[in-house]
Amino acid sequence: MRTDYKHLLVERAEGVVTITMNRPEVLNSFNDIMLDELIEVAQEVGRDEAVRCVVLTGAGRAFGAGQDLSGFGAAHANGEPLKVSEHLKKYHQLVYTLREMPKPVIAAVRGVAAGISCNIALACDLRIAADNARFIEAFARIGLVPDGGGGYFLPRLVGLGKAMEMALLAEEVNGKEAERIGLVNKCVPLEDFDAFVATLAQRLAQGPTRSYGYIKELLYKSLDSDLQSSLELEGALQDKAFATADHKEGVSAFLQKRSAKFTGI
Ligand code: LHQ
Repeated sequence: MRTDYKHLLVERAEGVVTITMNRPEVLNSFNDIMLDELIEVAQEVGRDEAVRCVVLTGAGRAFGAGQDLSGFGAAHANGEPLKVSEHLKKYHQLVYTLREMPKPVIAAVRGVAAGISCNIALACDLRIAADNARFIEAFARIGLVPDGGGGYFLPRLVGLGKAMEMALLAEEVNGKEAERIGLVNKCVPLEDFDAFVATLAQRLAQGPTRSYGYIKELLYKSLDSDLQSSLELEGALQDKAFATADHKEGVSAFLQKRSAKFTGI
């Protein structure tokens, strides 16, 4: 895996890949290069079976501040035709990649997560917030709609009423409140944040990776399917899970009253 990215730091340790968005001087807002690099590395870690958990985070005091807006003022002033929906297709590629990779992805949010950066965090499987986290669906502040999957993820995570409030008022939601409303899984004190995320990532990396991939597929597909389809999918996925070495190991470990040693196969 290449590590010479311009705007990402990529570290690999014991089955965990940590991807750090690294433009701290602009709060890790997305430019084209960082977006392309993130898509590339996400696709790569998704394919790499030795990678069993992925952490996405931001350098410095932010997770991310959304699209880099610095070029937008000039573009609007010059009347340059910006085909935003074309540009968004790249973000959509990233969203699909995060959701579909058959291993857990943790968004580790320290500081602000605004605009499309906030919604990329929502596309991840788990979200851990530091107690200085600030989630902002900033779009209405600049006359836009939530993008990057925000219109899909937000009501599914926090319910329609709260999602509408966050999108219309575009106010900050802090880490504790984010935990209370279900926007994040856990809010932890900043001083404990790195250790907490590392422990969680290691735990997931030592888990039954195939089963985690099937769990993602089952739960995500359930959001858009009826009971019958979900039960059919459950059967098909359980057939696959049942055939894994990790399932056999899990049962053996239970019967022998010892901890399971999962290999991810
Ligand atoms: C930034 C940015 C930024 C450039 C902070 N860009 N420099 C839209 C259109 C098309 C396609 C794709 O998708 C999208 C979706 C979007 O994401 S739209 C939403 C874009 N994001 C925003 O509207 C948020 C803009 N930023 C802010 O409102 C604030 O910076 C927040 C609330 C995030 C943080 O506030 P503070 O903690 O007070 O930090 P700051 O404002 O002082 O920012 C620090 C620096 O970062 C500052 O630069 P400077 O040179 O003054 O130190 C900012 O200009 C820069 N920065 N966000 N998105």
